[in-house]
Amino acid sequence: MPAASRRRFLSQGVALSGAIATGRGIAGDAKSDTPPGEPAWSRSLGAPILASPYGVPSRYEANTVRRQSPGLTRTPHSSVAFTPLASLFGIITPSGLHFERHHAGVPDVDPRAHRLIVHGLVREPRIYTMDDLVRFPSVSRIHFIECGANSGMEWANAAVPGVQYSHGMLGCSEWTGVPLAVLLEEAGFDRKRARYVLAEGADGASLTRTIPIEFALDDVIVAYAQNGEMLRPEQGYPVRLIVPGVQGVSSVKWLRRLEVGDAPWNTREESLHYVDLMPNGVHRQYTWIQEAKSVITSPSGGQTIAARGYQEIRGLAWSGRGRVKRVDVSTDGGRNWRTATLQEPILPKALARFRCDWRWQGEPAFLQSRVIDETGYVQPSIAALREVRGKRSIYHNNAIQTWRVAASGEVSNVQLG
Ligand SMILES: Nc1nc2c(c(=O)[nH]1)N[C@H]1C(S)=C(S)[C@@H](COP(=O)(O)O)O[C@H]1N2
Ligand SMILES: [Mo]
Repeated sequence: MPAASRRRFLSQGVALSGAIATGRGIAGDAKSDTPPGEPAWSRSLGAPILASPYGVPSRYEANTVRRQSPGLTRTPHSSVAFTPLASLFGIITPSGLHFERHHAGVPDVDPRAHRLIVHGLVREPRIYTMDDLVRFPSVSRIHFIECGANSGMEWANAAVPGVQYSHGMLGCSEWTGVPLAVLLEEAGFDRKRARYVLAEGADGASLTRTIPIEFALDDVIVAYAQNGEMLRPEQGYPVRLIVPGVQGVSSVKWLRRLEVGDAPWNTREESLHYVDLMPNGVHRQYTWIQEAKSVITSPSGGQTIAARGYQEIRGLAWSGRGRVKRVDVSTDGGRNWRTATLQEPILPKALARFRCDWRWQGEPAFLQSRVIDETGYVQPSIAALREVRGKRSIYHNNAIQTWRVAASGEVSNVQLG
């Protein structure tokens, strides 16, 4: 849209929100034309420094929290708490809001007592302390983690009210640690025979996952820090694996063991769980990559559009195969598409933020976003995905999400066709 008409387009919205501010202003004085009076916080001293030595959000943001989906799991130890995607901005998930998924709760690991063993097809098995790991050459990179079961409740029908539950097993952080390749070199892994690495956690679940050696030598990080500080306990303190682009379960937390081998281990978490039941009744095993996916986070299910006029459409897009190339947005259920604006930087295997101008005039609408990644892969509709995958899967649902906007402004989760 040309600059001049874009200004006109926006000015209407600005005038409108101005009107709202006067009507519900802090002075609550709609009769007067004078600016609102000075509130109490402008006439007194505020809290002293160190009122909270580790900063916490404003008390007015108390609704922006992780939540569990009622009735989803039987215990709070083998469970999941979802990221509040609708309340977040940009591409970094604040550490305290990063979704959590544990098989046996959050262990209280003492970093002084924790050890990481590297063994198997290596010349010299090693045992590392945290001090050893932090001393090694390090990298910091921004990557998403998405649980393979994200959107898993939506295979048969639109099941959950909003984006926190439909897409909230998703987070994106700056991770710092040692490249796994450095540790494998250090132990002298057998280049001829090494084909896989097994990663094992120190939690009560002893969670284990097989990782192909190509991934291990490429961009996998043995990470001890997240968003500038040591990992949070929920995210695997003091050390976890980050396997970029691969389903979350492979990013083993509280990492205690790495074994180099020549065949997949076929452990419980890769034969009983994290398999995809296909329409022909056969289970697909070892689905590594999280295919390209996107979702509109605002307006999204459970929200109500307060007023007609300008309403920016915002969302997130990502691909386990690399960078996001383009995101298209539709407001009529996929009949017409417009190209969204992508916020720089666009990083490989990281969340990307997209935006699109929209003016809502009170008409019922069906909002959708569709991502295309740098490999040319196009995010499928739920109907197209079901053609291939059927309705009985739990994992790897990357279908286009539809939000219905009613004439009242209420937004809800629906599936079309
Ligand atoms: N040791 C261990 N690692 C684990 C898990 C676990 O229960 N134990 N859960 C896995 C699953 S299923 C996911 S989706 C991610 C979630 O990472 P997060 O809790 O940091 O969001 O961790 C993975 N790593
Ligand atoms: Mo997961």
